Amino acid sequence: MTQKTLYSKPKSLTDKVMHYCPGCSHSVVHKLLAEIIDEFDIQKDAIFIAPVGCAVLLYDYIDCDTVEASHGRAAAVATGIKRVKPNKQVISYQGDGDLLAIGMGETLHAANRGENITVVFINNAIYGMTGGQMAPTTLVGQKTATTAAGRKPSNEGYPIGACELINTLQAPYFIERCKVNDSKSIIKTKNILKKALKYQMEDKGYSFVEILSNCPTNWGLSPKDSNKWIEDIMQKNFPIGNFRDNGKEA
Ligand SMILES: Cc1ncc(C[n+]2csc(CCOP(=O)(O)OP(=O)(O)O)c2C)c(N)n1
Ligand code: SF4
Ligand SMILES: [Mg+2]
Repeated sequence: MTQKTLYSKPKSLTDKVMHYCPGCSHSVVHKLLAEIIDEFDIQKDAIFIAPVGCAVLLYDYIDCDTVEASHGRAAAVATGIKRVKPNKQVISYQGDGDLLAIGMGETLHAANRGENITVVFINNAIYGMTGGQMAPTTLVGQKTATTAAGRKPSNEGYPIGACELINTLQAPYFIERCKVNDSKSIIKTKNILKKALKYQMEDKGYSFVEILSNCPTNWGLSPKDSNKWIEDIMQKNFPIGNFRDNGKEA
């Protein structure tokens, strides 16, 4: 009798061993995206925009056309590609340093124009790739390489809520914050990402999916404790849920 495997690798995920630290959310989200690409059968029609950040090598892991954007410019690059190739599904994948710090302008203006793209925002409350500096989403009191005594609003300002900010704009079609710190949440996040991509395929316009993610290495926590930190601390500051779904039936 052959043994049934519980999990089969998505066709769109390459065999390359990921360089991510053990337990890092980036690998989970990559896998979800690859599954969705397979399920929609759009491997040849999806174009990813890879960020500068820990996910800079995204194109090594997801076997789809990918363009590497310079730091923060992914939403502008995605805009150009989608406008030239409107029949392709354009997915911009970005971290919090990329999307909310250096790329804040590009992020807000693409959202404000209602570009028909899907933005996947990995909020891990830190600059992972460069060694754990403060990000716009670093929590008040959170210690980082650049806030050794913890983030102080009087010096560094308050954490920025990306969904809340984008929700002030008129054009976006879909905005949701979710998390990937346990299996139930991972399944939920997959459905949210799938919905966002489906809206792009239906030409509905701009979708933004923020995913509360971990960075065990720079948080100085084990993968297990980092997932608990998302549950106990991070989501209190960044409440998960849908902010806007213009496709929702009344
Ligand atoms: C123009 C420019 N400025 C700064 C950097 C250095 N840099 C590379 S990645 C990064 C931040 C990455 O953090 P984030 O976007 O949150 O991604 P993460 O690694 O946490 O997934 C910075 C500041 C750069 N590569 N280019
Ligand atoms: S540094 Fe952080 S975000 Fe980067 S791969 Fe490691 S755990 Fe993930
Ligand atoms: Mg980050």
